[in-house]
Amino acid sequence: MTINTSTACGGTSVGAIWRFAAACLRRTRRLPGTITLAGIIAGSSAAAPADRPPNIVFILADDLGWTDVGFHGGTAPTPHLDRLAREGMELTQHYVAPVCTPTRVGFLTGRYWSRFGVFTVVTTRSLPWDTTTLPVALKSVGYETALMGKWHLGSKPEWGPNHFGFDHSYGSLGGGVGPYDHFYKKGNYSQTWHRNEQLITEEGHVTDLIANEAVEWIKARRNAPFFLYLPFTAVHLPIKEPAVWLDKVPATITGEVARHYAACLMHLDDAVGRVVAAVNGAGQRSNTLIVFTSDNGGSRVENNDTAYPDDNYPRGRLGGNNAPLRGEKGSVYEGAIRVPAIANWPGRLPPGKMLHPMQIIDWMPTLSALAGYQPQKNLKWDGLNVWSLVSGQARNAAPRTLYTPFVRGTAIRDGDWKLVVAAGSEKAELFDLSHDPSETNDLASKLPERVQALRQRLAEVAQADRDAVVRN
Ligand SMILES: [Ca+2]
Repeated sequence: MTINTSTACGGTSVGAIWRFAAACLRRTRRLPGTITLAGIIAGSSAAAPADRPPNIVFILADDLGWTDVGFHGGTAPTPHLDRLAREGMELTQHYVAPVCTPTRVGFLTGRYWSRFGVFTVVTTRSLPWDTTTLPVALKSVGYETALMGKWHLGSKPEWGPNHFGFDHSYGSLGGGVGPYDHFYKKGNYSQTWHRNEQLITEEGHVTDLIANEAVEWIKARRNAPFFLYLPFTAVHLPIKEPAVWLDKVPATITGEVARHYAACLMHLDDAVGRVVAAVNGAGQRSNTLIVFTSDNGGSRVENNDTAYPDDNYPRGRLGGNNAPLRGEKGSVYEGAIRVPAIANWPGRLPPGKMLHPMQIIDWMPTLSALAGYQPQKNLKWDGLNVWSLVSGQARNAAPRTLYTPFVRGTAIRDGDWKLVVAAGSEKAELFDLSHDPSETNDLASKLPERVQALRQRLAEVAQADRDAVVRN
């Protein structure tokens, strides 16, 4: 596995260069040593302004591990994802949060989830009402916006996506749902399936329902650019797949849960293919950026989780595969936070691999710039516009810092060095990801000065935590 480290603040137009330069320099002052003006200008020629900004389709899998996908050697065939990767830019160091809600907060705000006091999964409202979310930003420059799938930023209908910039919303207000009953965990928020915040009852498999709604919405679009956010619930538990998909699973995959897991992933892959076909059918493919990634690494917990209403789910541990990365969903090791990721835009993104690290918080500034959105106030983005790197126009950039706050521990990566600090403990582990991407060799006792420097860096970045906490 190749590990490179760098960062950049690319602009999308000449006119935008200096605005972004100024923004980047402001961040530079706050986080010294991460960005240079030369790096900003070097990346500024990327993505000439388009007459019409691109459509954006952002597809988020749920709990999909690094090696689950075919293009990383996964055993279940994922031809549609493989094609997107082969013909697009694979983002080889794409980092997210360890669990569902924090990643979604980071994606929609461009800020570390900890700024909102979010350190793990929550069912209450995650964002202040006046948050400038990505769909709010895109709507302000003429986009039509929709979310089909899992919201997980507040489980009451009145906390739903329509209150945070989405014209249309559909799916689960809470977390992952039973694929047929569409219930979230037992309790106050079990009934969660909705359309535009009206709770509804429907029949069908969750993956098909989300894809159906997305395809119909794409077909109905006319002249305005659109932003479609598709957070599927696959391959999150509880998993149960129909015979039509189980029958397609290779015979080499054995064991009941393993076969359901593979079928769930193949089903998801097919849904992605249907969405891509709908964009093609609408004549919009050459003007549409499609991003695919996962909200956290793969999981190996019990599929038949009794927290969910019973629906005779197959019993046994899930088959999330993060190898050769360490750990799984719910930690701050690489297997939890480094996930498969693709950006695909025919004619605009060359096929290739982007080797530089980036984080889910980068999409807000990156997509805002692509769409021509300029904030009217300081949105306190922690993320960077990385379009010049994603598009392959910038090859080099300065090392950057990636912060992973989480309830069970915290990680900070600075360049290729990563510090892992367990919650409630003075113990810290130090890894050199350039030589040890699997985090097998703890160097903390050998390099105490570096540990101390990273602790200091962590304290600096964490200073802005909880500056925008919801008071429900
Ligand atoms: Ca997840």
